[in-house]
Amino acid sequence: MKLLVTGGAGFIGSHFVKRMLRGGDEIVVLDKLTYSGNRANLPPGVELHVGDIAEPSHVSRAAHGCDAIVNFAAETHVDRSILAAEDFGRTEFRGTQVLLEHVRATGIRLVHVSTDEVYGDLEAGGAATENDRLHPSSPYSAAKAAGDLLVPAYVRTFEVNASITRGSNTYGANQYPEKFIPLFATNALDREPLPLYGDGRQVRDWLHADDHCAGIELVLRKGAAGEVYNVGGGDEHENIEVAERILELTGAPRSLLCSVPDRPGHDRRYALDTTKLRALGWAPAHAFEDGLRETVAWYRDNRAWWEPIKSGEYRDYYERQYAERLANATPA
Ligand code: NAD
Ligand code: TDX
Repeated sequence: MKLLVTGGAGFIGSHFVKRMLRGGDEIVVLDKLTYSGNRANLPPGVELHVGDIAEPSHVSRAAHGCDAIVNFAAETHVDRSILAAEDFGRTEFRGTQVLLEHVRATGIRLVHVSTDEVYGDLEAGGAATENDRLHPSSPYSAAKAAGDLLVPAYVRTFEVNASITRGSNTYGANQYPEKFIPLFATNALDREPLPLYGDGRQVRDWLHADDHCAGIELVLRKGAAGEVYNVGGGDEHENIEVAERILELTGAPRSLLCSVPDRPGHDRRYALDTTKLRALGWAPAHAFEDGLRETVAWYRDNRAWWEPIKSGEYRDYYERQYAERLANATPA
């Protein structure tokens, strides 16, 4: 197959590009190279079009001759969506619509990569199924849900060949260090404070990037048009437990762990029912304990990847997001 991977220079998209190249597929990447897009995430020689999924001409140029599109392109950080949400609406909604218009015109397949956050938070014990109603809590997840809603509408109205995946919290190498695991790992390696939001008892369902990409590939090859497939690791942990494990793995002192004022609208728990994807033959291969150890080791051994990131635009964001919170920190 010749595939267009949008957002392929980001964290999960670049894992997907490497996976599909290993499998012998031909890859073209369309990526706007926002703050989280990074050429260094891509293997040398990959055809990269720097452009915007919300611009029809950028999409049609990059997608020329492709058999399918896998859409990873998005603004992806909840905290940034709370600081400023405009770009989220444009990329998540308008961008998804432009991709759908392209597949409508050309008849090629689309897999749209979405998130468990569109279901909102869940009580202890429950797990979201693909038929659950969408109940997003943040500007990020609401924008993702808006993009998701376009997909079945285009399938029903125009009979496009499109499916959706909804993944749980993903971790691994090359994740931008604003997200919880790479932020805490790199701060612990630098002996900087680890800012736990609120009581740190929020639960996330952790999924290794390789397992997430395996699920997306399966949906690309075997998923049905108009269907949604959950991709969840089934490895639920409280944030405080993950933070303590990162301290152990980095040999950093517990005194670095602090409680800071909570994220507004913070979802308490996510969990996914993955019966539907498992019926297609998928199962996660990475246990969280092993994957976390390997991921922390990757950040320890790859300072050359994240140190330049942390000295640039990141510092302004970090200041806006954490300066006041850290001034009000208490021991966790
Ligand atoms: P990321 O921020 O690392 O990557 C996003 C990529 O999209 C970047 O390379 C960025 O430059 C690019 N991009 C942003 N706007 C664009 C635009 N308008 N046009 C073209 N490119 C654009 O994020 P990620 O964690 O790799 O997430 C990838 C996808 O997976 C997203 O759709 C996200 O919602 C979804 N997802 C992420 C997780 C997670 O835990 N990280 C979990 C479930 C689903
Ligand atoms: O400094 C922090 N302190 C903290 O306690 C950060 C950055 C996070 N957290 C908490 C908030 C969450 O409960 O850690 C948990 C994980 O936070 P994030 O990494 O921001 O992820 P989350 O909000 O759960 O969303 C993620 O999973 C679904 C991704 O960022 C999304 O792109 C994806 O759709």
